[in-house]
Amino acid sequence: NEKLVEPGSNDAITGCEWFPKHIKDLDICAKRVIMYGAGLDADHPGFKDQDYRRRRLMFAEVAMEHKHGEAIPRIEYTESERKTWGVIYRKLRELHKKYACQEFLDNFELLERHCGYSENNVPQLEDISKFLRAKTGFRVRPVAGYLSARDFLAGLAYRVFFCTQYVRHHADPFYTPEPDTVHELMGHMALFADPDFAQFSHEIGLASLGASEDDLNKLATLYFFSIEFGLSCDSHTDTIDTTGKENHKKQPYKVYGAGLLSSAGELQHAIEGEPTVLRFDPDRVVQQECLITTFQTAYFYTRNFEEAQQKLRMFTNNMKRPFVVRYNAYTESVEVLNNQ
Ligand code: TIH
Ligand code: FE2
Repeated sequence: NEKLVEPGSNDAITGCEWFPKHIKDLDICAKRVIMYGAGLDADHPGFKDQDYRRRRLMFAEVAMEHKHGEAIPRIEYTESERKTWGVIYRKLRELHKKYACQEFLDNFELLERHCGYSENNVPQLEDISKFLRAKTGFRVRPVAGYLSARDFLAGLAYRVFFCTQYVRHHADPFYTPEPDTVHELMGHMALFADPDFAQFSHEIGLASLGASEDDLNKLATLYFFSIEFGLSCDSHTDTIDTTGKENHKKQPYKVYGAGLLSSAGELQHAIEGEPTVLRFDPDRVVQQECLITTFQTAYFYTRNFEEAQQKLRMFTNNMKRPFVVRYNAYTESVEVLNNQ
């Protein structure tokens, strides 16, 4: 009795677009993958590599069969995949030590200690999921590829992060336009062990449930320029605040965005290149275009996660929904309070 809900379906309770009411409903979201496996883009490095494509289909199958509450299957990575992982691991760990924010570095060490992170081993989602749950209540589940922003953000409302499990093609280890397990594990996982960061992510997710198309696009953009590409600058706030200028590229920013922390190429570009760096002000951020196949031309910084959270809250408080959502952590469900 597989439930299928077409994207764009109306929600019986709210009249807005359907959204998951219980963590189990994420099984529906997880299936609505936009492209994966056989649907690789023609300019993807794996496109002409038949072995790679076959391997990707296997990962897609694992993800499509997974259901909430089940253990995530352990993958036996091939020698070539482990080699790619190792090359990236060594390079990124060097860069992380110079450029990543402290919360990331501290939690990354815990991943090395408790979740099998090392240059010789690709960690398993199941181990990380258990670790994160004990830390912040976050967990991960496998996904075959890109989801719509609406489905992806809905996961965050339940403190669930959709993770790919395949490894990027070996031809291009330091940048991929497509999220892969290196991006998820090297970029995202550490910060989901941080309570403030977890709360920030959870709140973007809650704001997205049943949001209008327009608001959803704004939330996806805020997600993109914080969780994926955000910078921080905790110790330099005062000098930055009083300059009154928009561009502060001389400040020694730290990085917390996963898209930077998983890509040696873009990480160096963001810090050592001369991109535009602006303050994380939601009204400004939502005007920025998200670039998916190239480096970003602009990044946004925030003092810390608490500040990002306050700004996000002020912004989402002004979004209009004909109902209020409340997350019930005991039942892992969302309560909808109609206020019409
Ligand atoms: N560009 C990142 C990398 O090479 O690790 C992966 C992605 C980040 C955001 C979307 S895809
Ligand atoms: Fe990501």
